[in-house]
Amino acid sequence: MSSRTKKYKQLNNKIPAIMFKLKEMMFGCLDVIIITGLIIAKNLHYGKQIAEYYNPYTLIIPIVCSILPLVGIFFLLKEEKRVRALFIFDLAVSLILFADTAYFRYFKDITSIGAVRNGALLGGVMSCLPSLIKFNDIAYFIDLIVLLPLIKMFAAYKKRKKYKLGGAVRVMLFLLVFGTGVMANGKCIYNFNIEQPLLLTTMSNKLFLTKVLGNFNYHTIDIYNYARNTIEASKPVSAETKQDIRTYLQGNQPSDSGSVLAGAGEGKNLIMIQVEALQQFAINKSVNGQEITPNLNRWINKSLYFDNYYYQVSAGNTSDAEFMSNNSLYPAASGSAYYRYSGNTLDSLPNKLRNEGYSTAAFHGYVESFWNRNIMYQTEGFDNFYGETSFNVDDTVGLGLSDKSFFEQSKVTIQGMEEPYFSFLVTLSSHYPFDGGAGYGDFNAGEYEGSLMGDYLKGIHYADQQLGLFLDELEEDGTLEDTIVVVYGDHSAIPKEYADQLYSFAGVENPTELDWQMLQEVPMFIHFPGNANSGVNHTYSGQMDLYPTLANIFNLECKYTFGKDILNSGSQKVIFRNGSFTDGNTFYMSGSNTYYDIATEQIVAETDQLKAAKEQAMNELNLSDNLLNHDLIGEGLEQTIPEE
Ligand code: GP9
Ligand code: MN
Repeated sequence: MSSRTKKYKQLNNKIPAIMFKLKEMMFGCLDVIIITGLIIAKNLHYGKQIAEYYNPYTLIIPIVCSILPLVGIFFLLKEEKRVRALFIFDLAVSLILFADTAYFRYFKDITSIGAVRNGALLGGVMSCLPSLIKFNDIAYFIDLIVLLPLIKMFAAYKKRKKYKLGGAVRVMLFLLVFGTGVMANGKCIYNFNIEQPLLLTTMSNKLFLTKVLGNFNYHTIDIYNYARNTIEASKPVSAETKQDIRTYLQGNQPSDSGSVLAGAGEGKNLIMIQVEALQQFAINKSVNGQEITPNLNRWINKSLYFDNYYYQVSAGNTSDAEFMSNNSLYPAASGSAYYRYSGNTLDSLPNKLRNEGYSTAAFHGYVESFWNRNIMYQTEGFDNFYGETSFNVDDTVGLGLSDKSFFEQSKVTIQGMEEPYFSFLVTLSSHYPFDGGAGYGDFNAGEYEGSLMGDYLKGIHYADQQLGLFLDELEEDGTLEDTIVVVYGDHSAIPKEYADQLYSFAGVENPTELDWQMLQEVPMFIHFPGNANSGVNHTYSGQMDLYPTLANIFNLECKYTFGKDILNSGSQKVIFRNGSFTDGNTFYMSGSNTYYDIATEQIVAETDQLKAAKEQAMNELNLSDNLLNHDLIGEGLEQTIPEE
């Protein structure tokens, strides 16, 4: 027999053994393959349930990538344990997807740990659960019923045939599947983070995150953020820190004597309007012979106008502006306060007014869950939130419902509210990138036509027009006779990469970082019945100061505020989240650790006094963070604030 034939015969003899090994491996993995396939299918089914304006099949890659690392881990378990664990995993995924589906049908949002902790939200879903269940939800559970007997039969078959994955094979499969999954999923998340840099920590748009990364990744990120924030909050807060907070808050209480406009608004209605991307540089300016904001200019003239008012937002952007204006607490050091602190107890303006017998409502014509508003507005004390689904979206400009329709519809609701009321309106149409097109009307931005600045001017001109109509109507029908109106901008309009356009509009040559900072003002004005108290207040101030200022006007006691009453404190301090601050004379820019004299615009050396102010700014930010991270308002810190 030739050696060739010998080798061939030997190989031939090995074939049954190889075939057995292959079969053993295939049958050994079958439980994992089948249940993984079912879980992927269920996740896709869920994707279809929330599929508004997107194709759920784009989710296949992130779903597979996010599940693979866990599937890999299952290979480490021996046969029987693995099958049991897989079954439990399938059941858990099914329950989560089903709960998420019901929650979405009710809130148009994804469940989060914050939402689960907020019993009121779950109560809403539970109370009408039967109406939220649809027949096709059976897809989440049908396999589980069929699977049990099949698994048993299959296990008996494998035992009979002696198909079993050996230890070495299981470890190899674990390394392969787990490693591939971690790498592939990491790439999906990395790419997402490049495109939407802040979304993973701010969680501003949970729905979008789920639509791009899948349900599994969303929950993992939610759990990660929650755990990180909890760990931060669990670092014990010392008795000294608590005392420091108490001492600070007590020192920051307004003095009773000689208050300007104290109680001037007591018992009156309050309409507060936060205008998207409204900035000071557009006020009282014209282009091409046309005023950019003719209505705001007119209303400013008959109001108490603050022309040195800064936005102080951080990663939470619009929601930070809302948070500060209603709470006078600093935005979160990372992520968004509206996500991180939605489970806290807050001594917010709406809560305070509600305690005084006001009816309270928030209005915003966009997706309710955006910036976690549907949760945070309840925490802040709004009786009702009129979000996108409460409006008839009959006219759209830019991101969604037009300011025109928003104001028209909100007006009807506001006028049906029981008095006194607090209505908080957040506009939308003048949102970046200001591509409202024809919807914005025919404002001619002259030399700025075709640039981002030109588009902004069109957008803000449109917002001004709609706001003007709204205020004029409220004036004509007598609403303003017993209503105080507050209007302010939320944050920057022009991103830093387009700074040149802003400098050229503002006529700034050889810009410095101080010029940039000084251009970050937003207008704020308070209109009183009968145009009373009109005038211009030049105090350096910001969004942190609105609540204490209104608390004085409405005669409310607020004990947990870090801002100042602009009208009475005599202070010009404004602290920004990055540690920059001004005292009205000097501006400290934390990015370059530089002090500027505001009057001369020259750099000045650090003095002991400035150094102390810099440290105090950091200290105040820390105290506010501690108060929020440890939910000290909920703990009743004020009970222990010593009497003056
Ligand atoms: C949408 C709107 C936008 O609800 O408030 O938020 P922003 O992107 O400006 O932070
Ligand atoms: Mn905004």
